[in-house]
Amino acid sequence: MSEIDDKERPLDVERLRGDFPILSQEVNGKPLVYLDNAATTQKPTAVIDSICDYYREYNSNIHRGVHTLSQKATDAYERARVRTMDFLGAGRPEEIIFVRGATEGINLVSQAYLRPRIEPGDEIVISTLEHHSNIVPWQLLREQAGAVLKVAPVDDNGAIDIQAYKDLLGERTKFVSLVHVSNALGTINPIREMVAMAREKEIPVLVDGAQAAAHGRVDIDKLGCDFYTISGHKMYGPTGIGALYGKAQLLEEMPPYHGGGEMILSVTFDKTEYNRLPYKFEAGTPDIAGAIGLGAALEYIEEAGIESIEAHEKNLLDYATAAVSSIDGVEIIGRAPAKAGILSFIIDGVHPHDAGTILDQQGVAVRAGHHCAQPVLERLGVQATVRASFALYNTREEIDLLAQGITKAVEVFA
Ligand code: 7TS
Repeated sequence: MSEIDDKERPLDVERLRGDFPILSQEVNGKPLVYLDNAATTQKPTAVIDSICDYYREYNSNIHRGVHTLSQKATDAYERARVRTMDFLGAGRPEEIIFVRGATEGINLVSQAYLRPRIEPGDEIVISTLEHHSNIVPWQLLREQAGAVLKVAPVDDNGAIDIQAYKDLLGERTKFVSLVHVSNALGTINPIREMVAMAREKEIPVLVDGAQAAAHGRVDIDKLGCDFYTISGHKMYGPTGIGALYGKAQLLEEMPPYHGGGEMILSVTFDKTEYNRLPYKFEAGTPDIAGAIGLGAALEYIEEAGIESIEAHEKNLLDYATAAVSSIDGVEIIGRAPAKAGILSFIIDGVHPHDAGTILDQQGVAVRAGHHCAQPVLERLGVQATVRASFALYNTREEIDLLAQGITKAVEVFA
């Protein structure tokens, strides 16, 4: 299959692969083919070095010390915030809150923004495509405050039913929380349109960008959402760090999420005065190294070129879709017209976990299971899939190896 024209690849993938030391290893005696990028991406040397440099050269706590190292660490941490702001197209650094990841971003909004505002019977709109981390926090709110969860449906291809979504936005809708790109199917939601529909009715919107921000340009200013959340580890950055963008006015109105050091201006036993944004939401010593690593990752993506990455991954998706669907007994799950570089599939007579194990024996790393998105798989009539997900360093040759591995799985279970 490698003879398909590959000349228009805009990224210098071979050079970029050299930036990821982990990729040049063998797994089970075969060259590693890493196709589990929706779970977490690999980290380039620039990111690893930025973390090592911090610990080796200027490890210090931030915002507290008058000493030189502390100031250096504070500057690096705050530079990462500005870089995140620029990367997401946000307007003000104080609108970027460092969190542990998309999960924490969503929980922060559900508890600090919505919980104080929600009355029994008020509605929260999500979609069938959501990852569990954009379902369970709202279910907690249902238990805590009597909120009602409304779910926008998808069609048989896994594309959102936009009219049904629009019809759900009503008098009692207090909040909308939507995934930008589905981690289980790769569906790209028409998010600008969906945000606009809610904003027209003055309903605040959170967008879960965990699977979007490293794969295409996010422009929060144009998107017009109230909150947007990302995970650093899905963007070539470290685990344990992510960011929540929130409109300053809303963040100002919100009570703190966690109490502790750093989020206060003054404390007496009678009264505590909270710190200004964004520190009000960053209680305790944050993941300083993580934030610095995230900043380095975003710089890396910008240097590679997010539009080039998007084009490359689209090219890989098209190639993989053709290659995988041509194998007898394989069915692609999720065929929305707009998709990011995620390919979910099932193999007739082969359990996804068995397929994943056989692929692993061939050195091919994929994820098998429900991908923490059980409702959408159930909607499409499956319990689990095999999922291959692409990143900037993947190649068509790797997809050929994926296809060979699948053929092998089919043969083993024939
Ligand atoms: N939202 C989406 C769309 C996701 O794909 C994930 C993680 C999250 C939220 C949660 O991100 P976290 O960094 O806070 O865990 N998705 C996956 C996945 O598809 N495989 O492993 C994790």
